[in-house]
Amino acid sequence: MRHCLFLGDAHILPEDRDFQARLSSFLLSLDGAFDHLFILGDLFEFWFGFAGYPFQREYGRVLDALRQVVSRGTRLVYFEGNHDFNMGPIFSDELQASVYPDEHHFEVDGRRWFVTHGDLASARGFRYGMYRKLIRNRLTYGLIGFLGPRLVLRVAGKLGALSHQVYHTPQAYNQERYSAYVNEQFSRGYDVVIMGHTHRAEVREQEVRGRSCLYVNCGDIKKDETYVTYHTGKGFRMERGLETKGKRTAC
Ligand SMILES: [Mn+2]
Repeated sequence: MRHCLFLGDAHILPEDRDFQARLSSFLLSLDGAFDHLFILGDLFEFWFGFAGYPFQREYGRVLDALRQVVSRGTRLVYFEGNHDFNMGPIFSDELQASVYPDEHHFEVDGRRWFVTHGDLASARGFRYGMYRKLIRNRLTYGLIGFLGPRLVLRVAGKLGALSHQVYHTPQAYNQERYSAYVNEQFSRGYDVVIMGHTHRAEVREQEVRGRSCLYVNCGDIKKDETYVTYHTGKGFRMERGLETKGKRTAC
């Protein structure tokens, strides 16, 4: 894990043809420069890993780009968001991605990374906590799988709208709750907290009891075109712009 790229929160809709093309060209232009591509959740406005359903019609352009990226030797690491979950066989088998539904820890260059989508911070609130438990459990997954893609995709827009209603609230985006959540990971001994979900890109150093800790958020790759890179020896860097590699500008 010497060269990593972190992106997320595009909330891609099937009709986002231009953005899908733009993101695909960007991903292809990376041309194996990164050994790991981290997707930090909510890449899609709705994803559920139905068995045997390829999502080619909805998200084909992006999936084909991911296939290319993986075939060039980049490893895909997917953190599920609150709009894309139970990633299923396309990600686990075909793309050989490491998929994490909640959080995961890595030790990289002697520092401990805590990585997650970020909605777990709001899951401590009662309303979102209940919603998350209701949606993300085996019984619901079984029911969604049973109903099948045709029916579920038709109501997915409504589910998405419900999720927006539940978590796009002042309480859910309560800054204090996020800061407390991030600080808690630092006090548990993690040096770097990496997440998305808030749609606010940031790379911020902060001192925690004499230790230098880092908060990293990749922001929204569709609206703001932000993402974050990590290179051994250089550290984390926030970047902006989906121009193909070589013409990118740092912000
Ligand atoms: Mn989210």
